[in-house]
Amino acid sequence: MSLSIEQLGVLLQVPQQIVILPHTKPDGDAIGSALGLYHCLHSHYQHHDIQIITPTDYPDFLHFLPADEKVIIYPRNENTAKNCIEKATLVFILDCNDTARLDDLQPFVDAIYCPIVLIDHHLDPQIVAAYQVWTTAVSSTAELVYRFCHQLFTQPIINADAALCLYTGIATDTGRFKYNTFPSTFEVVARLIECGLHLEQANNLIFDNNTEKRLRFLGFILSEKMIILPNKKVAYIAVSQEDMDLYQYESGDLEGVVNYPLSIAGIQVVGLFKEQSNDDVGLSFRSKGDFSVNLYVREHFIGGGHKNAAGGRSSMSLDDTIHHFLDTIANYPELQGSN
Ligand SMILES: [Mn+2]
Repeated sequence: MSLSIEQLGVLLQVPQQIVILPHTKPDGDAIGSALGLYHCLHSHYQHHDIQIITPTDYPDFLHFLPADEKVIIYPRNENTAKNCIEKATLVFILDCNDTARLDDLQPFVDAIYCPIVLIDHHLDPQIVAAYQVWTTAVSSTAELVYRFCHQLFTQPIINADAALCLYTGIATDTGRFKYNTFPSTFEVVARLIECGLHLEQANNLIFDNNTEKRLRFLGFILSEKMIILPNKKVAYIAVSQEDMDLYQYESGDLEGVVNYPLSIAGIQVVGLFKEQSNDDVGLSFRSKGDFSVNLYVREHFIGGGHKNAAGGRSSMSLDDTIHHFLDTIANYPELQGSN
C-alpha cells in the first residue's frame, strides 16, 4: 500500500488511533521529533487519539519537553503500549530506519497492518512505509517533521511547544549547528523562531542542565580515561561499570562526552566504549572529515549510523573490545602517521 500526501490528508480528516514511535534509547532528535509531531497534529485536529510510545526511557535532560508526561515508556507500561500499537490505525516511525531499532516493540510493529509513515534521515531505511519522508541530506528528523507538516497542512500552524520540540531535535543532532547543517536547517529554525521559539531559553533548557555530579564525572573521564593514540589522530574512552559506580552513574551522564576528545586539534576519530549491565559494551563513535565511522562500525562491530556519528555494540568484554578496536583502526592508512 502506498499513499500520497493528499491521501494522507484525507485519512487525517477522520478520527484515527495514531501511534508515534521513535527509536530505542531516544536522543534529542528522536523524542523532539515525536513530541513535535504530536503538538503539530494535536493543534490541527482534535479528533485523533495520539499516543507516543518509546521502546525505552530517555535521558533526564529531555524530560523538560512540553507534553513529556504523555509519553508511554514501554518497560513501565507494557500492556498499554502493546494495546495502543495493536489498535493503531496510523503509525508514524520517526528517526529510525529499521524496526530492529524499536527493540522490544519490534514484534508488535512488524505485526501491524495499518499504514506506516516513516520520517527519517538514517542511511538505508529498511521499513516498508505507505508514505515516507526520507533523505540523508538534512540536519535531523525534526527538520523533516517540520517539512512534512508544512506539506500536509495548507495553513501550517506550528505552536511554540511544537517549535521547542523540533528545535531540540535540530540543535542536538547538529551538535549546536556544528555538523549536518544545511541552508534549509537555518531556514527552518528561522520559521520556528517566528512560531514562538525563544532561542535563548531553549538553549538553556537543552544545554545548560548539568548536575554537579555529572560534571565531576566528566572531569574524571577526561583526566583519567581519555587515551590519545601516538599518531594523535585517534582517541578513545573506555568506561567500566566500576567507574560508573564510583560516580553513581545515571542514564544520560555520558551523553555528548564522545565529542570532547574530538575538540582536540588533529583528532579525527573518537570511540567511546561503555560497559553495559547485560555484559555487552555500548559503542559511540564520532569523526571529523572524510573518515566514515558508519562504515567502520558496520564492518567491525554491530551497529552503524551516519558518516560522522555512529553507534553500536560489542558482545566481547570491555578489554577485548578495546583490543579489537586498536587492531582494526590500525588498518586505516589515513589514520596513521603523525599530523
Ligand atoms: Mn536523528
